[in-house]
Amino acid sequence: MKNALLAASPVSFCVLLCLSACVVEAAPIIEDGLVAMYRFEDNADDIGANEYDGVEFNGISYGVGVHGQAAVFDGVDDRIQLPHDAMNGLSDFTFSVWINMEPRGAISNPIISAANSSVDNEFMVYYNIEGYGDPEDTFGASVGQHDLFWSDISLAFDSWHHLTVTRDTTLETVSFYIDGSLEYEQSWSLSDPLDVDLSGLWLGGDQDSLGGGWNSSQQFFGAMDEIAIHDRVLTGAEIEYLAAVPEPATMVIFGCLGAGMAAAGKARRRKRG
Ligand SMILES: [Ca+2]
Ligand SMILES: [Ca+2]
Ligand SMILES: [Ca+2]
Ligand SMILES: [Ca+2]
Repeated sequence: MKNALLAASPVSFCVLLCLSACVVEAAPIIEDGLVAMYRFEDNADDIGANEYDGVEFNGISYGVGVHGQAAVFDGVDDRIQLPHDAMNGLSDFTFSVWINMEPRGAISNPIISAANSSVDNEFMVYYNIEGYGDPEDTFGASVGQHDLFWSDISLAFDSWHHLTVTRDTTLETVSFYIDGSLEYEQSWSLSDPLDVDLSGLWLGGDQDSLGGGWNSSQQFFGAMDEIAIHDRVLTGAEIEYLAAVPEPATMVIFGCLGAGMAAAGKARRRKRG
């Protein structure tokens, strides 16, 4: 007697193949040193053990992301508040995010803004469009109100890019990665742990005072996905892993469906014949 697998029809065999292929599409995660991770699968929950869930403000929505869904910001007032512990007290750290910017004039796209009662840019990551204070696009970070940035850059709108900022307090550097590659490294000796107050950690808008001081030209316009915060400096290989472009899941699914339908057609023809 044939075993169960061999006895299965070509259709069910292909369904099995399809399911196994689709399961491979899991988004990358690095658990070592993970403080918080936001996948934005229709919510702003932290999928990590700390449960530093975000809270949406002013109409955040969710759309197609790099891996599953992404958080969509309207460029007007949409913001997500994070528990300050997601960054407070960090010395070495890595902040990484996928962004997809909508076309707009010379504006700033603030990604994350961390403040305390005396310093509004205690930590900030932003991508400024050309003409906003600089003739070129600028990918930057503020650490302890000190601005570090890189402007030999131009990212296309309506396309996904992976951005990473690391601070290494031993080497006294802040490093900028785009799409998994180290693009720029700047010396910065401030090694104090980040001091982020209770209401001082936000995605999508720049604070000019603790939990406020919003400005309409400093509101992220577009989508963010798969934000990860680590309490250590990830290696280049780890950042490359996080930034890997996923296989197009739809092609896998439709490829399987196509193969399944062809197999079903063959099976029917055999039965008739
Ligand atoms: Ca996602
Ligand atoms: Ca809004
Ligand atoms: Ca501002
Ligand atoms: Ca500010």
